[in-house]
Amino acid sequence: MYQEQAKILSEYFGLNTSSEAKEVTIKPIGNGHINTTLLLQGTKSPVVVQKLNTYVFPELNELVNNARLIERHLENKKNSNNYKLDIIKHVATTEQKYLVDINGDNWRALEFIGGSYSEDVVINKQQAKIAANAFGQFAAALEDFDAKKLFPVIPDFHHLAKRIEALKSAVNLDKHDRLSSAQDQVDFCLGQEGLVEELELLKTKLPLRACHNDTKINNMLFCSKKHNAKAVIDLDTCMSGYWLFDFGDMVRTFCSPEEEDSTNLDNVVIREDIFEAIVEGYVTPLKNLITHVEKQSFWVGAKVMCLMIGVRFLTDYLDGDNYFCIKRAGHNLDRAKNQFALYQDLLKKEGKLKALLD
Ligand code: ADP
Ligand code: GN1
Ligand code: MG
Repeated sequence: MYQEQAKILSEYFGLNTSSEAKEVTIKPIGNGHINTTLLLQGTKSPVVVQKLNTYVFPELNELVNNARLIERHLENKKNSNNYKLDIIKHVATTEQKYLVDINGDNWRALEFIGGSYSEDVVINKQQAKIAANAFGQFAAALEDFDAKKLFPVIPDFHHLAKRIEALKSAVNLDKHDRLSSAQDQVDFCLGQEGLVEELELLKTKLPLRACHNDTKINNMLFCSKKHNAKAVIDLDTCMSGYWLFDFGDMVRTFCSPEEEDSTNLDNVVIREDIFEAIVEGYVTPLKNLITHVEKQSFWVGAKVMCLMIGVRFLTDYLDGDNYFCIKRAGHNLDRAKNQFALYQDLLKKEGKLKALLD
């Protein structure tokens, strides 16, 4: 699969020296839900190539521009010893372009970070602390980056009220006759609308930051040898926002011992030791930057992200699975059920977890 595109891409990105045989291999890597991510190898260094999802990201030039602004900012930090992690850089074509059109599909290339791996489920609290610390270092490095420079590639990305409105529209349309199979989940979501007001009130007290906005565990690379943090990746949704969302998305994706689409719901719980490790790991690099209200807001961030991603999975299920890549029928509904189970366990443990934030 993609052998034809591999040849064309290797030409564009100059992956073979002209004197050598033009052998190229291409294979899928990772488990992202949005883009098609492949490793392309020729005779020169391998690169990651991605077929970008234009349903999700209609403004590709802006997407690449955002990520490259951040690359450059991090590089300056790294040169002055203020950022230690590797930086995922876009690779230019031989004609200095960053996007390539092959039969209407849009591709880009990123430097491959070798000797690394990503995780879909956090193994233990040490690993959680390492990953949270890396996201904290990333946030700290962006502290003096002007968030207004980032184009809103997905407007209102973490706007809970609008996400619930989108769910209501999908329910009203019920285009694919799926509502009856998801009525319990819809009712559950609509019973949680109180969280919208809590979030909106909090937002008025918080500084706007340049955020990653997708701090899930597989958007971070670990070193294969030392198992320390290697790089924060997937900068596609870097936009202005609030740190509570980045904290919340870590809680959502680090704390459960089950994968995000697991149907073993009895096991979908918040591991308290992992929650504690996230707080420690994330807050340490931010300790001189974070405000008191910001740290207190993290509890709401955890609730909002678990609920909101569940709402998004459920909406996509009712809409006909246009947004998230699925591997089976009902995949998005399974994901939504999983996220709501996690959200409910989070609420159950409120007392203990909030104490960990104090
Ligand atoms: P998506 O937007 O679809 O989530 P990502 O950019 O997160 O795509 O990439 C998906 C996966 O591919 C990552 O979780 C990681 O495992 C792998 N990956 C992406 N970029 C790199 C890279 N530069 N080096 C090594 N692995 C990468
Ligand atoms: C998507 O791209 P990926 O797989 O890292 C999504 C996130 C969701 C996540 C749920 C651009 O992240 O917002 O939280 O799936 N990214 C986009 O797993 O919508
Ligand atoms: Mg990703």
